[in-house]
Amino acid sequence: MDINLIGVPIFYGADKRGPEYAPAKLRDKQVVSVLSKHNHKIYDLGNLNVPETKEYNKFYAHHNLKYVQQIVEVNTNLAHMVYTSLKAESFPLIIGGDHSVGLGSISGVSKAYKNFAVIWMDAHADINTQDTSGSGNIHGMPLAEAMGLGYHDLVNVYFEGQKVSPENVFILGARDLDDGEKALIKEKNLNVYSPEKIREKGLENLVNEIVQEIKDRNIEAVHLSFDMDFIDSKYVPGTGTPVSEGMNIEETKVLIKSIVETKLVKSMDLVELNTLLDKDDVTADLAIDLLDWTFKHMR
Ligand code: B3U
Ligand code: MN
Ligand code: MN
Repeated sequence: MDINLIGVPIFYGADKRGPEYAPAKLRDKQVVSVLSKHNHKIYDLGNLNVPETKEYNKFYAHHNLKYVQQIVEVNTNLAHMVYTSLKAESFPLIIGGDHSVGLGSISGVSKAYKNFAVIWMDAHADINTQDTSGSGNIHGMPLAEAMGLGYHDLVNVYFEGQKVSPENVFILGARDLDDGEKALIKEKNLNVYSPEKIREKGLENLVNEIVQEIKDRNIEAVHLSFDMDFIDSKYVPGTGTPVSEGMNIEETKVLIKSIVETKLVKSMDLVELNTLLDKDDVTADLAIDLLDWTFKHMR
């Protein structure tokens, strides 16, 4: 497989320094040669430009949205990178940065495929809007914006309107939800599976169930968006908002393997590795291990 590696060194969505160093850290850790082992050709396209801005410009566009313009600019360019990669039959592998990049990735996929699904592995659902967010951090909102909900400039990134329909979104691992997010899950009847629910169903059963739904709907592609905080906080010190009661590393690998083996995954994000919070590089090493595992099973 041809893989386009795209780094997005952004922390504006998290409003906390650290995730912007993840692309460089993973390159230091030889991400390119690790992925190459599995018979893939890796094209390291470098990092997207993240414009500088001053802290006092944070709320320039909206009082409960931080760094909107910068996030829109980066995601527009990212969307086009993802779209052109897919058109050239290259697999876009997006290395964040914080999870605000999920919006750009999904927007790019949305221009390339009419009928696709998103599997969002995360302790959070990232479906806040400017009206429900307590933090104003845009990394807690990308999935809402991609579904067409939220601030206009974010909803209309790359092209106008909704990028993915809610019934094609599957959120795995969510265990830290805001009230507004819970209400939206009810209202839209979103597919959200907590770690507890995943274990109750059985990991492979759950993936089979999702795959069945996906196949019934003639979905052509899956975008896998992996937030490091999906994994239980005791294994991931190097992420901005760790949450306990998550899945362990083995369980995570079982899920990823069965998702990837469907052959439907055509693009992926790996986000929210915070190198400044990491301890002895354990989270960076874990990110490398997970990418190694993912692309070993990707054919
Ligand atoms: N739901 C909270 C917390 C959060 C979301 N995503 C992360 N943290 N990483 C919020 O700020 O929207
Ligand atoms: Mn997230
Ligand atoms: Mn998260």
